[in-house]
Amino acid sequence: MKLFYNVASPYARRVIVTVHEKGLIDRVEMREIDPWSDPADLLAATPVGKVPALLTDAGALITESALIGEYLDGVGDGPSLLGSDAMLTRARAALAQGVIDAAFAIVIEGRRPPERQWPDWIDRQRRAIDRVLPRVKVQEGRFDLGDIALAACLGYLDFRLPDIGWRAAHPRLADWLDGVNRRPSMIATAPR
Ligand SMILES: N[C@@H](CCC(=O)N[C@@H](CS)C(=O)NCC(=O)O)C(=O)O
Repeated sequence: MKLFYNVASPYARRVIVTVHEKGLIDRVEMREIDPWSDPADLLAATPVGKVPALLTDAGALITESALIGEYLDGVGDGPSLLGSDAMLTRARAALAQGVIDAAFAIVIEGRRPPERQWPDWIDRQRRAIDRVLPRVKVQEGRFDLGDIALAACLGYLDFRLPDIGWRAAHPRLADWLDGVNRRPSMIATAPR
């Protein structure tokens, strides 16, 4: 398998944490790229031009972090990371992905020249983050695909938007993240 990724991408982190958790690190060729510079091999592999993107051993292309995570869960070692209620796990992951999408949109908006930024858009994304985080539930003693998405999400807030103060507003979530941040899979994938 070949995985196109970027170390700062929260979407890619969801996938790479799963690679580690499923004991697949020796089976995945890791190709670090900057998707914004349109590298030729990324565009040859995926017409979408985004990371993460996975090429399976059979040559199939899988895009979208959630789908790639489920694929890796299926081919890797150990019990399924979808748990006993797969739809509930997917729903938890989707909620976390909603926050990732909003945070990512804020970051991208902030990279525009100041006169082309749209403060209402940034505020809208911020309101979504503020609505979702109180609804997020953490679970102790397990680390499934929903938890992995949440860990990537909160790690991204720490990395790119520490000023929004999510830790002070949600101390239980902060404690949970500090706990899972000690997992080897999280340490190996810390954004930089
Ligand atoms: N929904 C996608 C989002 C992937 C995504 O937006 N990746 C960003 C990097 S964080 C990217 O490659 N952006 C390049 C672009 O938009 O051209 C997923 O979950 O995998």
